[in-house]
Amino acid sequence: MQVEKYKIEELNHQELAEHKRKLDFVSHNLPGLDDVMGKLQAFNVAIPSWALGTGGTRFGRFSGGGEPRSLEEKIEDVGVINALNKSSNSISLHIPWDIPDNAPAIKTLAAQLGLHFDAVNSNTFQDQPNQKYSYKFGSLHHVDKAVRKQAIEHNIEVIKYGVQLDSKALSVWLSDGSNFPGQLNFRQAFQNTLESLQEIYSTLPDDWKMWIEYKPFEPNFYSTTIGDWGQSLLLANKLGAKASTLVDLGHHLPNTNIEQIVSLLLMEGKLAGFHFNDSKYGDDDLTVGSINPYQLFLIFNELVEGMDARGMTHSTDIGWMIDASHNVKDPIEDLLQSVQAIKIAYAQALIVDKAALKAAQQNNDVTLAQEILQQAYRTDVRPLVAQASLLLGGALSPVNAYRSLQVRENLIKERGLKTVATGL
Ligand code: RM4
Ligand code: MN
Ligand code: MN
Repeated sequence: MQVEKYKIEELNHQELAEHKRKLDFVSHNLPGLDDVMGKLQAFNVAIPSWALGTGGTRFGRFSGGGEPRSLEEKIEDVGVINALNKSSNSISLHIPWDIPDNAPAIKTLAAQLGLHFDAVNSNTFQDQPNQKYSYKFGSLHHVDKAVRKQAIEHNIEVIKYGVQLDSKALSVWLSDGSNFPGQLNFRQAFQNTLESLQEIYSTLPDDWKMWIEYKPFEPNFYSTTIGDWGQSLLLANKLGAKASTLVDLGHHLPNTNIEQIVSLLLMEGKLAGFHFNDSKYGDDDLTVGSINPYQLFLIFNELVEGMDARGMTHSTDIGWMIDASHNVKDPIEDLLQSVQAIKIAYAQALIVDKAALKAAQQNNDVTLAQEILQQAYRTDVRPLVAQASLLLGGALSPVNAYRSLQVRENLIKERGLKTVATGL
């Protein structure tokens, strides 16, 4: 299904007067307004192919209706999201959940919807039918060289699929770890992982990157071989300039200061990008901004400051991606909410009075520093985000538009009520 432009315009028209009032209010005397608007319009967040169906837990899965049954339908869904918010112009594929059998046709379909392909993700955390060796005890870190080789070859194959689609990065997340003390020799596991990654790295095309994701626990509950940003950064530094550290917000123990991690990775030129989500406890994969929007703002504050310090282009110099998988929400609504939350946090970070903050820091004026940050955080920037969408032909309120246009009802008519998308 495709969302027609004139229908979005009709809906926008109904909301326009109210929108203008709010926009005037927030824009009044806002320094650098044009710059903020330009940056908001340039900003896009990639949609993961595995988030378009209802996710499950290990206890069960409650599929929603009209879920995409194929890669083509997933791309169509991203097309719907992008038509509504004009900020989701790429899709990130997980192989082998979404193998592009006919890459040219897939590319054409995506291009027709104004989409391209973001990082490709390998999967050595599940055994596939007909696979020779099991990943029960890990993949790239495995004690058995034959298992490692199989996992290396899978990653190289994923790069090949990505090349056909013009992706530019391989994202590696390993579930490798151990469940019980004594199960693993940590040094050997790390060393094996490094050597495996080196083999994969050596096959990367010149203009490609390798993004190394870390996670402290789950599915292993005692140790994870790439468990935190230190271990990921160590690997990235040993591998070389094309390798860097990917930050998935849910992959931190509660209360971790993620904004500080982000700041230092940026300083080192080793921040690959993000998997955005939110969580209360761990890798809960909740809608971005649903639990701790202030933390999201603080992360964006570091991103804007740190990227500006290095002369980086916000929209393209690191990878922006959502990684979430839900049990109860309509996945498209969840993704629309997530992208909005990201853009709101970005807009708030853009309007921080950076010179004043710097001076406050210099003077150890702790109270003023907090006032400056919260002045930006408590500004209702939603009209700025809506205006950016409007200027690009998107909806003023993407979730409202999605509901008014009865997109899910139409997808159910097209695809049926009982559909199960590939993924978790
Ligand atoms: C992991 C990690 C990876 C994602 C898988 C599905 O927890 O976040 O990025 O590919 O889940
Ligand atoms: Mn992730
Ligand atoms: Mn995760």
